[in-house]
Amino acid sequence: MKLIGSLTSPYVRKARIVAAEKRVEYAWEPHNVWAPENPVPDYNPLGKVPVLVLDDGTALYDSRVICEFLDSVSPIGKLIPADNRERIEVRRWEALADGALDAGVLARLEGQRPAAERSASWIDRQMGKVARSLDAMDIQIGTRPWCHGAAFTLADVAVGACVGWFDFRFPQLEWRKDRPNLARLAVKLAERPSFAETAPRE
Ligand SMILES: N[C@@H](CCC(=O)N[C@@H](CS)C(=O)NCC(=O)O)C(=O)O
Repeated sequence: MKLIGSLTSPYVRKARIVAAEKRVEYAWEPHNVWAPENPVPDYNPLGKVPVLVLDDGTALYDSRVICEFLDSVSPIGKLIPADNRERIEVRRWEALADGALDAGVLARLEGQRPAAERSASWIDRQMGKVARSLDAMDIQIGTRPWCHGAAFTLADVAVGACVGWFDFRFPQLEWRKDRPNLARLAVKLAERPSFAETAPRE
């Protein structure tokens, strides 16, 4: 199978971290989704990465579907619990982290528009979602070792990819300030080879 993505995308990073944790091998096919002639829409009508193309040609998207697929193809280190309530709690964490990213990406794209067309109130609205989401993560982690339960799960993958992207694209946010629990988790996650190998870069 092959993974289509970019080294800057936090959603792609989620998939790469899960593949590394699960020891699942894949061919890497980098593409710039913003380039006019990129082939990503041929695989995903939404024109977004990541896309995982299986050996039979089936194209899977988005990152949530890909992560669930990768978690199920190998019994090594399950990242999504089997128990319904536990699984839903992990997926809720993923929704929170991905949602914070969605808001951050919208704010970043708006900030790249020409000054005359840019909406400061739109950026503020999105960055409000980011701040509230990061606050919620910090409170919910509390003194726990991981986001959910006693083990590393997809919740930690999603949260780690999320805050890693804010470090990469919004260093001025200084999100660690007043969020010591989230900061502590980020240190621990950065030490894992799966995170170190996939750190975002241009
Ligand atoms: N919900 C999607 C989001 C994917 C996404 O927005 N990817 C960005 C790269 S960071 C993209 O491909 N954007 C291109 C576009 O929006 O046209 C996922 O989890 O995979």
